[in-house]
Amino acid sequence: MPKISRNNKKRRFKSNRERVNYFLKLFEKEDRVLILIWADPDALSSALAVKRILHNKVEKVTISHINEITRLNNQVMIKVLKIPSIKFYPKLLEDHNKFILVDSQPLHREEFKNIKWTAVIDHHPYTEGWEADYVDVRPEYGATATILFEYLKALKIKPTVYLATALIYGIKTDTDNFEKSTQLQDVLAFQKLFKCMNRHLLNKIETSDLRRSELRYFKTALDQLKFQKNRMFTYIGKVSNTDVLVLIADFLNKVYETSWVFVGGEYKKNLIIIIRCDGYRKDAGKLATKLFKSIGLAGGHREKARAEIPFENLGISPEEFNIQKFIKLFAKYFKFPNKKV
Ligand SMILES: [Mn+2]
Repeated sequence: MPKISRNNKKRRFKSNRERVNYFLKLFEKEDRVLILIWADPDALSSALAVKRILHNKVEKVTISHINEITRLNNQVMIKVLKIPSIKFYPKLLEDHNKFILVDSQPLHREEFKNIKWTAVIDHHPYTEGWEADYVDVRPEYGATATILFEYLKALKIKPTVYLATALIYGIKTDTDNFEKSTQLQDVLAFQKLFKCMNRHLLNKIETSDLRRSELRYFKTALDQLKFQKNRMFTYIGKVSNTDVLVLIADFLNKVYETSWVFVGGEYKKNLIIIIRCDGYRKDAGKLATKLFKSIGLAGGHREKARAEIPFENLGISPEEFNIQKFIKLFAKYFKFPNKKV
C-alpha cells in the first residue's frame, strides 16, 4: 500500500485512478505549472510524465532543473528524448502559480525549502516538517518513474516512445538494473513500458559514458597504475568531472587478479577517491569511512565507496600530490610492509 502522508489529511485512495483524479482536480485551465527537479534520469523522466499528464489541462507546464547537468548520459538523454528542461532561475517562481516537486522532497535541497508546493511525488524515505496540497511518497518503490507509470496507466495514457524510453531509463538507473532490492511494481512498469520504448535510443543513452576528450584520463590512469599485492592504485591528477574517475575505477575493477581498486583525482581543490572491491570479506564503505570521514565526505557500500577530501585538510597542495602520496593514505588501513611503495 502506498504510504499516505498526513499532508493529505490521512486521505486514503481506493485506487490509483481515484488518486490521480484527486491530483488532477488541483489544477485549473489557466494555471502555469512549474515542475522542479534535481535532474537525474528518474527525475527527468518523472517530470516528463507529469508534463504529459497535465498537457492540455493547464495553460503551460515548465520543467526546470536546479543542478548543473554534467553527466554525459543525462545530457544525451535530454537531447535524444527531447526533454524540455531548463536551468532554474528565481524569476520562474514569479512566472508560475503552481509548483510540483518530483523525485525529491522539500527539505532535500535549500532551493526547494521556501516554495509553496502544490504536489510532491517521490520515492525517497519520508521526511517530516513540510507541507503540500498533494503528497504521494512511496519509499518502497525503486523509482519515481514507476509511480508515474501507474498514473499514466490509471489515466489510460499510452506513453510516446520518448516518454516510455525515458521512464525505462529512470527505473533502470534507480534500481541499478534491478540489482538493488526491487518492488514488483518496478518490474511490472518496466515490462509494460518495454513494449513502447526504443532500445536503440536507450542504448545510445546508456553507452554515452565518455567524451572523446576524456580518453586521455584512461591513458594517465594506466601509466600511473601501481600494484600492492592484490590492490590497484592510480592517481590521475586534475579531471574535468568526477564521473570519469568512476568509469576508470569500474574498468580497472574488471581485472581478475585484483580485489581492491583505488582511483584518485583532483576536482575543485578536492581529492576525489573512488574505491571498488569484490566485497568478499571486504567492505569499501567501511574503509572509506574509517580513513576519511574525519577529514572529508566519505561513504558507500561493501563493493563501492567514495570520498571527497579538501586538499587543505590533507595539508598538501594539489600540485604536490602524486601517486606515492595517494597510496600512503591507505597505509594505516592495510599496514603495508615498511618498504617503499
Ligand atoms: Mn529516484
